[in-house]
Amino acid sequence: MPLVFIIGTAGSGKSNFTAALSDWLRMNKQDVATVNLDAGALKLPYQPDIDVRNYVDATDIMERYGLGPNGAAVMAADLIADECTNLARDVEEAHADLTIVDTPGQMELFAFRAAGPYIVNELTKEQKALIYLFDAVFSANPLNYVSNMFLAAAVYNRFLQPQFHLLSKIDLLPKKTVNQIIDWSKSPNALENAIEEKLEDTKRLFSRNMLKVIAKLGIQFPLTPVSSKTNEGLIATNSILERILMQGEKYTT
Ligand SMILES: Nc1nc2c(ncn2[C@@H]2O[C@H](COP(=O)(O)OP(=O)(O)OP(=O)(O)O)[C@@H](O)[C@H]2O)c(=O)[nH]1
Ligand SMILES: [Mg+2]
Repeated sequence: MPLVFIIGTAGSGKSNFTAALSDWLRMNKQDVATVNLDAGALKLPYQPDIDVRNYVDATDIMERYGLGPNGAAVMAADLIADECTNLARDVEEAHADLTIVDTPGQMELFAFRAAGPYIVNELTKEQKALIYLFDAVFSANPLNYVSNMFLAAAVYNRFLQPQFHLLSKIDLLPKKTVNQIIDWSKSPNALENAIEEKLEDTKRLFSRNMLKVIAKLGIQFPLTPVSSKTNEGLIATNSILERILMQGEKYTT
C-alpha cells in the first residue's frame, strides 16, 4: 500500500491536485484513498477517506487555547504527530492500492517542524514518495524559480524520500511560458540565460549566485507540467509514480 505525499508552498495547488489525481485514478479503475493532513482546512475540493480533523481541529484549538489562526496552525501541526498511530491505522484499514496524502496549507508547518518527517516515516512502512509542486504563476519569474528550487532542495533534505517535481496550474499561463519554465528545469544554461535577460542589479547577481550553488550541489529538478483544471499531465504523473513506487508495475494486480 504505497503512499504519496503532496507538498508545496501555500496555495500551490496541493488540495486540488489531490482531488484531480484521485478522481482520475478512480476513473481508471484504481483503488485510491485520500488523506487530509490539514487540520485547518475549512473546505476541501475532495472528500477525504482519512481526515486529520477527526482528531485535531485548528478552530477548536483556537478557542480552547485562545490562539490566533497562525498559533493554532503551529500547535495543530505538532499535535498531528500524537495522532500518527490512529492515522496509520485508518490508512491500513482503507486497504487502498495507493494512498494520496494532502499536506497542511503552509508548507513550513509540515516540512520544517519535527512532526512532518515523523509522520512521513511512521504513517506507513511501505513504499512512499513525495511530490513537490512548483506553482507555475509564481515560478514564471527566474528569481522565484530559483528560490523554489532551494525550497524543494530543503524539503528533500528534511524527508530524504524519493521526490519528484511538478509544475502546477499550467492552464493559467500561455503555453510558451510553460515551455520556457520546463526548459529551465532541464537546462541550467537556459535558466542562466533567463536570469541574465530578465533580471537586473541585485536580483540578477543574487539569482546567478544561487544558481551556482545549486550547480555545486548537483541538484536538478526536471518538472512535469500539470493542471488540476484540465487534467493535463496526470498520465505522465502516474507513470512517474508507478516507476518510483511500483518499479513500473500497476498498483492493482
Ligand atoms: N487555474 C487553476 N487553478 C488552480 C489549480 N490548482 C489549484 N488552483 C487554484 O489555486 C488556489 C489554491 O489551490 P489549493 O488546491 O487549495 O492549493 P493548496 O496548496 O492546497 O492551498 P493551501 O492548502 O490553502 O495552502 C485555489 O483557488 C484553486 O482553485 C489549477 O490547476 N488550475
Ligand atoms: Mg490545501
